Amino acid sequence: MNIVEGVLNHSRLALSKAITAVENEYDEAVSIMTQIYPHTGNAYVIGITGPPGAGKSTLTDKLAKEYRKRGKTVGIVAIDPTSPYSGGAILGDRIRMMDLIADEGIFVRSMATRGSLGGLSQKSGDAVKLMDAYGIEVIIVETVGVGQSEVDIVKTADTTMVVVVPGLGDDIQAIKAGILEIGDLFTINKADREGVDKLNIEIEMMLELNQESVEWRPPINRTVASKDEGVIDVVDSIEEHRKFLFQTGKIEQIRASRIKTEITAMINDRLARYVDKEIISTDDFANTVIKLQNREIDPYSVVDNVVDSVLK
Ligand SMILES: Nc1nc2c(ncn2[C@@H]2O[C@H](COP(=O)(O)OP(=O)(O)OP(=O)(O)O)[C@@H](O)[C@H]2O)c(=O)[nH]1
Ligand SMILES: [Mg+2]
Repeated sequence: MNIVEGVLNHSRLALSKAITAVENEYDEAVSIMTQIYPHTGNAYVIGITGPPGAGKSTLTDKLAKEYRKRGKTVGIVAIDPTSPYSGGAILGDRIRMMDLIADEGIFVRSMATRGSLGGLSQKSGDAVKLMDAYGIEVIIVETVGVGQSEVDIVKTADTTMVVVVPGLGDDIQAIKAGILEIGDLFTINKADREGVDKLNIEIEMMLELNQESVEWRPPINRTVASKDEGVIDVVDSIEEHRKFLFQTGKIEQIRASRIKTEITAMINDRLARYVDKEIISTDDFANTVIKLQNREIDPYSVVDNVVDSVLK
């Protein structure tokens, strides 16, 4: 049985191998994804982001277990931030994996950023598709909201949840601009700490200012993920958002725009690689750079020439 047949026939080993192939850009990755694609589009994708250490992994665990109780199979794609922010994240993920691994209905996969964030959103998107084709019903993508690429990853989800915690000082301001706007729902985790009401008010005020969508008002839930408190309400809110998306037909818009974003990124990536290999890295171009340095030619003419030659 080859890898594709394996994935489609619910072999965990095949799924694992397929994700590894994608992650490491093995030669067979493109062929795997091409054959897998027609079998995707059935999973519901939940994106979870928030500041480092907010409890995203702990919460993801608990959400996964709650979905299992509700009879759903669950996949987790955790983007391991190898950034200086990460702290003990990787160890945490390992421990979690051991805890969840006994359940055949859960598939957990960590993906390391290894500094190459550019390709990461495509790789995590492919991992999601592989889990989807394998037959997993609910897929949670967890990533720390520290950079644009990480934010882009969760933005492609059907439902995006932003996890915040009280006590970060000037709470809302401390959370990276850009991640608050993408929340379909908010979870105040570590609600066992002080400052929960204040943070709740701040989020509400921000939502007031941001009132473009009157149809869906993002709910704000409170959890103590480490004690499994409030998790049922979060899953209920996610399910409500899902119903809203399907009833209004917005799910089709979201998924169409996801496809557009993905394909744009893939085209850009392919073009960038081509331009780098065939033009920028050539000896000929080194001469062009010298001419540019000597002001013998101008950058606009160079760009015109390069683009013309690529398009010909
Ligand atoms: N007091 C308290 N601690 C919590 C809660 N939820 C998680 N923690 C703890 O917070 C720490 C960080 O939790 P993680 O789940 O690893 O947080 P994360 O957001 O995934 O962290 P990164 O992936 O590194 O950004 C751990 O020590 C958890 O046990 C909570 O509700 N209350
Ligand atoms: Mg984490």
